Amino acid sequence: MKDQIYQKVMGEVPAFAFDEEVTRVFPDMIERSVPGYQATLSAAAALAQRLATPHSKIYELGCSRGAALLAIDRKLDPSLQVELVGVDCSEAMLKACQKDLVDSKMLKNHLSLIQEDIRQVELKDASLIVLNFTLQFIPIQDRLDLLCRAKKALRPGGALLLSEKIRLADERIDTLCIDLHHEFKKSQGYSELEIARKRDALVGVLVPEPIQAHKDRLSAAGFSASEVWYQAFNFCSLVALA
Ligand code: GEK
Repeated sequence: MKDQIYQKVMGEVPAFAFDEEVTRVFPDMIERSVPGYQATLSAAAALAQRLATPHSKIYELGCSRGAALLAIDRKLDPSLQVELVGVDCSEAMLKACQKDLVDSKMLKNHLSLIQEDIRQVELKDASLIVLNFTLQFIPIQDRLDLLCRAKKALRPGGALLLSEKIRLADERIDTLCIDLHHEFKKSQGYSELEIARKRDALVGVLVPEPIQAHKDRLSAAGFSASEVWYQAFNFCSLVALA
């Protein structure tokens, strides 16, 4: 379904929420809003193929409708008996994920879906943890604790894939990249008004940070190394090693 949510908002724009309306249009919304989204899904799948160890778990924290889980499932060798675990606090998202993935019997591997806040959910015995554009919605003061728990949950040799909207360190380049991102959205069919309304809706809900803040936090959480492997304007993706 096409995302037309911000075509019809009148008056003050309400804060963005992962409710039923957003869930319905979510695949179209993220595809047309996040440059490089498909590249992050492919990277999640490639990392899973490379790092999965027998009987380990692969988590997607903030799994939405399960696009990353599906990409991983397609590449993963079922004989490894890895458990895919999708966690999301949005009831609407998790129901849609269940419908899209489980009921349609598309999966080769075992999948568990958990409706819980990722700040509380138990994490253990993981070969890969994916945070694909989700940490940005967690209050800044809670981000380190989540990454510490992710690090503790990873088996030796495991990794975290962290994709985020970012704030660029140089203010002028930040402004430039925000403009270029808006051009990207226009090229995807969003009007200037829709772009402006979505931006207003995300203020205080999606809080971007500079890449260095992410790298420092990953290091503070105990990850032995982290590098940006992808960047498009003010969106980037890092891989961090346990
Ligand atoms: C993808 N990874 O398609 N606990 C659990 N879930 C949360 C929390 C929280 N505290 N906060 C937000 N979420 C997906 C896309 S979308 C990114 C991820 C975006 C969930 C929220 O319900 C939503 O489903 C997801 O994180 C973020 O690769 O919309 O830009």
